[in-house]
Amino acid sequence: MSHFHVEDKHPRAASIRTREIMTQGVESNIVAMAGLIAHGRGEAFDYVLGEKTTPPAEKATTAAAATLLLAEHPVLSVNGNVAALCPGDFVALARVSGAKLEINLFHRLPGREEAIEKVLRDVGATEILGIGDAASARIDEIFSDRRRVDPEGIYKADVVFVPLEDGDRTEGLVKMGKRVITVDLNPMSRTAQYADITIVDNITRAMPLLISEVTRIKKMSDERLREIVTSYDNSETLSDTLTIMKNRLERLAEKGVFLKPNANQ
Ligand code: PTJ
Repeated sequence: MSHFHVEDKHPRAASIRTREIMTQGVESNIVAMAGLIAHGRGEAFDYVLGEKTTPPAEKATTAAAATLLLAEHPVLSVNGNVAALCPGDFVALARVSGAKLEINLFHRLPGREEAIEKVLRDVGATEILGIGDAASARIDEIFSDRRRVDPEGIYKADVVFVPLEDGDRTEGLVKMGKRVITVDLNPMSRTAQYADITIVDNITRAMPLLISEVTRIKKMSDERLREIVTSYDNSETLSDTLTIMKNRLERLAEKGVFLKPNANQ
Protein backbone atom coordinates (compact mmCIF):
# COMPACT_ATOMS: atom_id res chain seq x y z
CA MET A 1 0.00 0.00 0.00
CA SER A 2 1.43 3.37 -0.98
CA HIS A 3 0.99 6.23 1.48
CA PHE A 4 2.09 9.13 -0.69
CA HIS A 5 2.08 10.03 -4.32
CA VAL A 6 5.53 11.23 -5.37
CA GLU A 7 5.81 13.24 -8.59
CA ASP A 8 8.56 11.94 -10.91
CA LYS A 9 9.87 15.48 -11.31
CA HIS A 10 10.40 15.89 -7.57
CA PRO A 11 14.18 16.38 -7.14
CA ARG A 12 14.34 13.70 -4.45
CA ALA A 13 11.73 11.31 -5.92
CA ALA A 14 13.96 8.24 -5.85
CA SER A 15 14.99 8.86 -2.24
CA ILE A 16 11.38 9.40 -1.13
CA ARG A 17 10.27 6.20 -2.85
CA THR A 18 13.04 4.27 -1.15
CA ARG A 19 11.96 5.68 2.22
CA GLU A 20 8.46 4.50 1.41
CA ILE A 21 9.81 0.97 0.77
CA MET A 22 11.64 1.06 4.10
CA THR A 23 8.67 2.27 6.16
CA GLN A 24 6.42 -0.31 4.51
CA GLY A 25 9.13 -2.85 5.34
CA VAL A 26 8.70 -1.99 9.02
CA GLU A 27 4.93 -2.45 8.74
CA SER A 28 5.38 -5.89 7.17
CA ASN A 29 7.96 -6.96 9.80
CA ILE A 30 10.85 -7.12 7.30
CA VAL A 31 12.75 -4.05 8.46
CA ALA A 32 13.68 -3.45 12.12
CA MET A 33 12.86 -0.01 13.57
CA ALA A 34 16.62 0.49 13.94
CA GLY A 35 16.87 -0.29 10.22
CA LEU A 36 15.22 3.07 9.49
CA ILE A 37 17.90 4.85 11.50
CA ALA A 38 20.61 2.87 9.70
CA HIS A 39 19.03 3.84 6.36
CA GLY A 40 19.03 7.54 7.30
CA ARG A 41 22.69 7.36 8.21
CA GLY A 42 23.44 5.72 4.87
CA GLU A 43 21.51 8.44 3.00
CA ALA A 44 23.60 11.13 4.68
CA PHE A 45 26.86 9.54 3.53
CA ASP A 46 25.42 9.02 0.04
CA TYR A 47 24.75 12.77 -0.13
CA VAL A 48 28.40 13.45 0.56
CA LEU A 49 29.42 10.93 -2.12
CA GLY A 50 27.17 12.68 -4.65
CA GLU A 51 24.95 9.56 -4.90
CA LYS A 52 27.30 8.04 -7.48
CA THR A 53 29.48 4.95 -7.63
CA THR A 54 33.13 5.97 -7.26
CA PRO A 55 36.26 4.41 -8.87
CA PRO A 56 37.40 2.91 -5.52
CA ALA A 57 33.96 1.30 -5.13
CA GLU A 58 34.35 -0.19 -8.62
CA LYS A 59 37.76 -1.60 -7.67
CA ALA A 60 36.35 -3.10 -4.47
CA THR A 61 33.48 -4.60 -6.47
CA THR A 62 35.89 -6.42 -8.80
CA ALA A 63 37.88 -7.74 -5.81
CA ALA A 64 34.63 -8.84 -4.14
CA ALA A 65 33.52 -10.66 -7.31
CA ALA A 66 36.87 -12.48 -7.56
CA THR A 67 36.77 -13.41 -3.85
CA LEU A 68 33.26 -14.87 -4.17
CA LEU A 69 34.28 -16.88 -7.23
CA LEU A 70 37.38 -18.29 -5.52
CA ALA A 71 35.52 -19.23 -2.33
CA GLU A 72 34.71 -22.83 -1.43
CA HIS A 73 31.70 -22.00 0.75
CA PRO A 74 30.58 -18.44 0.02
CA VAL A 75 27.51 -17.20 1.94
CA LEU A 76 25.42 -14.06 1.40
CA SER A 77 23.97 -12.83 4.68
CA VAL A 78 20.54 -11.23 4.40
CA ASN A 79 19.16 -8.74 6.95
CA GLY A 80 15.96 -6.69 7.01
CA ASN A 81 17.30 -3.65 5.18
CA VAL A 82 18.69 -5.56 2.24
CA ALA A 83 15.59 -7.77 2.04
CA ALA A 84 13.50 -4.61 1.65
CA LEU A 85 15.84 -2.84 -0.78
CA CYS A 86 17.13 -5.50 -3.18
CA PRO A 87 15.88 -9.07 -2.56
CA GLY A 88 15.97 -10.00 -6.27
CA ASP A 89 19.60 -8.94 -6.55
CA PHE A 90 20.55 -11.24 -3.66
CA VAL A 91 18.89 -14.20 -5.34
CA ALA A 92 20.60 -13.31 -8.64
CA LEU A 93 24.02 -12.92 -6.98
CA ALA A 94 23.63 -16.26 -5.19
CA ARG A 95 22.79 -17.91 -8.51
CA VAL A 96 25.61 -16.42 -10.55
CA SER A 97 28.32 -16.82 -7.86
CA GLY A 98 27.25 -20.20 -6.45
CA ALA A 99 26.86 -18.67 -2.95
CA LYS A 100 24.23 -19.69 -0.38
CA LEU A 101 21.68 -17.32 1.11
CA GLU A 102 21.37 -17.14 4.90
CA ILE A 103 19.03 -14.95 6.91
CA ASN A 104 20.92 -13.56 9.91
CA LEU A 105 19.30 -10.80 11.93
CA PHE A 106 20.54 -8.44 14.60
CA HIS A 107 16.99 -7.94 15.90
CA ARG A 108 15.55 -11.46 16.01
CA LEU A 109 11.92 -10.51 16.69
CA PRO A 110 9.09 -13.01 16.19
CA GLY A 111 7.96 -13.33 12.58
CA ARG A 112 10.82 -11.38 11.00
CA GLU A 113 12.74 -14.37 9.66
CA GLU A 114 9.55 -15.74 8.11
CA ALA A 115 8.63 -12.36 6.58
CA ILE A 116 12.10 -12.09 5.03
CA GLU A 117 11.98 -15.72 3.88
CA LYS A 118 8.73 -14.98 2.04
CA VAL A 119 10.22 -11.94 0.30
CA LEU A 120 13.17 -14.03 -0.90
CA ARG A 121 11.00 -16.94 -2.04
CA ASP A 122 8.68 -14.55 -3.91
CA VAL A 123 11.65 -13.43 -6.02
CA GLY A 124 12.84 -16.96 -6.76
CA ALA A 125 14.99 -18.17 -3.84
CA THR A 126 14.81 -21.93 -3.34
CA GLU A 127 17.34 -22.68 -0.62
CA ILE A 128 17.49 -20.29 2.36
CA LEU A 129 19.63 -21.06 5.40
CA GLY A 130 19.45 -19.78 8.97
CA ILE A 131 15.70 -19.96 9.56
CA GLY A 132 14.45 -20.97 13.02
CA ASP A 133 16.13 -24.08 14.44
CA ALA A 134 18.40 -24.31 11.38
CA ALA A 135 20.50 -21.58 13.03
CA SER A 136 21.78 -24.12 15.54
CA ALA A 137 25.48 -23.27 15.57
CA ARG A 138 26.92 -20.57 17.82
CA ILE A 139 29.77 -18.17 17.12
CA ASP A 140 31.33 -17.24 20.47
CA GLU A 141 33.17 -14.25 19.01
CA ILE A 142 29.84 -12.47 18.45
CA PHE A 143 27.86 -10.91 21.30
CA SER A 144 24.36 -10.51 19.84
CA ASP A 145 21.56 -12.64 18.47
CA ARG A 146 23.63 -12.78 15.31
CA ARG A 147 25.86 -15.37 16.98
CA ARG A 148 23.24 -17.99 16.07
CA VAL A 149 24.11 -19.20 12.58
CA ASP A 150 23.46 -22.13 10.28
CA PRO A 151 26.13 -24.88 10.48
CA GLU A 152 25.74 -25.32 6.71
CA GLY A 153 26.04 -21.59 6.06
CA ILE A 154 27.92 -18.81 7.85
CA TYR A 155 29.42 -21.25 10.38
CA LYS A 156 31.38 -23.18 7.79
CA ALA A 157 31.73 -20.39 5.22
CA ASP A 158 35.17 -19.23 4.12
CA VAL A 159 33.80 -16.03 2.56
CA VAL A 160 30.82 -14.10 3.97
CA PHE A 161 29.10 -11.18 2.27
CA VAL A 162 27.60 -9.02 5.06
CA PRO A 163 26.31 -5.72 3.74
CA LEU A 164 24.86 -3.01 6.05
CA GLU A 165 26.34 -4.72 9.04
CA ASP A 166 27.13 -3.84 12.64
CA GLY A 167 30.77 -3.72 13.69
CA ASP A 168 30.72 -6.50 16.31
CA ARG A 169 29.77 -9.19 13.88
CA THR A 170 32.23 -8.13 11.22
CA GLU A 171 34.99 -8.15 13.82
CA GLY A 172 33.83 -11.59 15.08
CA LEU A 173 33.76 -13.10 11.59
CA VAL A 174 37.22 -11.71 10.78
CA LYS A 175 38.54 -13.14 14.09
CA MET A 176 37.24 -16.54 13.04
CA GLY A 177 39.45 -16.33 9.95
CA LYS A 178 36.65 -15.76 7.44
CA ARG A 179 37.07 -13.34 4.58
CA VAL A 180 34.45 -10.63 4.93
CA ILE A 181 33.02 -8.53 2.11
CA THR A 182 30.71 -5.65 2.97
CA VAL A 183 28.79 -2.79 1.41
CA ASP A 184 28.67 0.26 3.66
CA LEU A 185 28.18 3.92 2.74
CA ASN A 186 30.10 4.98 5.85
CA PRO A 187 33.82 4.43 5.22
CA MET A 188 34.51 5.18 8.91
CA SER A 189 32.22 2.51 10.37
CA ARG A 190 33.83 -0.36 12.25
CA THR A 191 32.46 -2.77 9.64
CA ALA A 192 34.03 -0.75 6.81
CA GLN A 193 37.35 -0.74 8.66
CA TYR A 194 37.38 -4.41 9.74
CA ALA A 195 36.17 -6.01 6.51
CA ASP A 196 38.62 -7.43 3.98
CA ILE A 197 36.75 -5.77 1.13
CA THR A 198 34.53 -2.71 1.63
CA ILE A 199 32.37 -1.44 -1.21
CA VAL A 200 31.51 2.12 -0.16
CA ASP A 201 28.38 2.58 -2.23
CA ASN A 202 24.62 2.40 -1.90
CA ILE A 203 23.54 -1.25 -1.82
CA THR A 204 20.99 -0.45 -4.55
CA ARG A 205 23.79 0.61 -6.92
CA ALA A 206 26.35 -1.90 -5.66
CA MET A 207 24.34 -5.10 -6.17
CA PRO A 208 23.70 -4.81 -9.95
CA LEU A 209 27.37 -3.93 -10.46
CA LEU A 210 28.54 -6.86 -8.35
CA ILE A 211 26.31 -9.26 -10.29
CA SER A 212 27.62 -8.00 -13.63
CA GLU A 213 31.23 -8.12 -12.38
CA VAL A 214 30.85 -11.77 -11.25
CA THR A 215 29.37 -12.57 -14.65
CA ARG A 216 32.18 -10.74 -16.48
CA ILE A 217 35.11 -12.40 -14.69
CA LYS A 218 33.57 -15.81 -14.09
CA LYS A 219 35.51 -17.47 -16.90
CA MET A 220 38.90 -16.15 -15.76
CA SER A 221 41.44 -18.68 -14.44
CA ASP A 222 41.81 -19.06 -10.66
CA GLU A 223 45.32 -17.69 -11.02
CA ARG A 224 44.03 -14.48 -12.62
CA LEU A 225 41.28 -14.18 -9.99
CA ARG A 226 43.88 -14.61 -7.24
CA GLU A 227 45.95 -11.82 -8.79
CA ILE A 228 42.93 -9.51 -8.60
CA VAL A 229 42.45 -10.37 -4.92
CA THR A 230 46.10 -10.08 -3.85
CA SER A 231 46.62 -6.75 -5.62
CA TYR A 232 43.59 -5.29 -3.82
CA ASP A 233 44.22 -3.04 -0.80
CA ASN A 234 41.19 -2.20 1.35
CA SER A 235 42.84 0.61 3.32
CA GLU A 236 43.69 2.28 0.01
CA THR A 237 40.01 2.00 -0.99
CA LEU A 238 38.85 3.60 2.25
CA SER A 239 41.45 6.32 2.07
CA ASP A 240 40.66 7.11 -1.60
CA THR A 241 36.94 7.23 -0.77
CA LEU A 242 37.46 9.66 2.11
CA THR A 243 39.59 11.81 -0.20
CA ILE A 244 36.76 11.87 -2.77
CA MET A 245 34.31 12.89 -0.03
CA LYS A 246 36.68 15.58 1.31
CA ASN A 247 37.33 17.00 -2.17
CA ARG A 248 33.64 17.10 -2.97
CA LEU A 249 32.85 18.94 0.25
CA GLU A 250 35.69 21.36 -0.42
CA ARG A 251 34.40 22.08 -3.93
CA LEU A 252 30.89 22.64 -2.64
CA ALA A 253 32.16 24.90 0.13
CA GLU A 254 34.27 26.98 -2.27
CA LYS A 255 31.49 27.67 -4.72
CA GLY A 256 28.74 27.93 -2.14
CA VAL A 257 26.68 25.59 -4.34
CA PHE A 258 24.67 24.49 -1.33
CA LEU A 259 22.97 27.91 -1.28
CA LYS A 260 21.61 27.64 -4.82
CA PRO A 261 18.03 26.51 -5.43
CA ASN A 262 19.10 23.51 -7.57
CA ALA A 263 21.53 22.13 -4.98
CA ASN A 264 20.86 18.87 -3.12
CA GLN A 265 17.76 19.36 -0.99
O1 PTJ B 1 17.59 -6.48 10.02
P1 PTJ B 1 18.49 -6.57 11.20
O2 PTJ B 1 17.73 -6.87 12.49
O3 PTJ B 1 19.61 -7.55 11.03
O4 PTJ B 1 19.19 -5.11 11.44
C1 PTJ B 1 19.82 -4.44 10.36
C2 PTJ B 1 20.53 -3.14 10.80
C3 PTJ B 1 20.93 -2.37 9.54
C4 PTJ B 1 19.56 -2.30 11.64
C5 PTJ B 1 21.78 -3.50 11.66
O5 PTJ B 1 22.65 -4.29 10.91
C6 PTJ B 1 22.50 -2.25 12.15
O6 PTJ B 1 22.21 -1.71 13.22
O7 PTJ B 1 23.47 -1.79 11.33
P2 PTJ B 1 24.31 -0.43 11.61
O8 PTJ B 1 25.28 -0.66 12.71
O9 PTJ B 1 23.39 0.74 11.69
O10 PTJ B 1 25.15 -0.34 10.29
C7 PTJ B 1 24.54 -0.19 9.02
C8 PTJ B 1 25.52 0.54 8.10
O11 PTJ B 1 24.97 0.49 6.79
C9 PTJ B 1 25.72 2.03 8.46
O12 PTJ B 1 27.11 2.34 8.44
C10 PTJ B 1 25.02 2.80 7.31
O13 PTJ B 1 25.70 3.97 6.97
C11 PTJ B 1 25.08 1.78 6.18
N1 PTJ B 1 23.95 1.88 5.23
C12 PTJ B 1 22.66 2.16 5.49
N2 PTJ B 1 21.92 2.12 4.36
C13 PTJ B 1 22.77 1.79 3.36
C14 PTJ B 1 24.08 1.62 3.92
N3 PTJ B 1 25.13 1.27 3.17
C15 PTJ B 1 24.91 1.05 1.85
N4 PTJ B 1 23.68 1.20 1.26
C16 PTJ B 1 22.60 1.56 1.97
N5 PTJ B 1 21.41 1.70 1.38
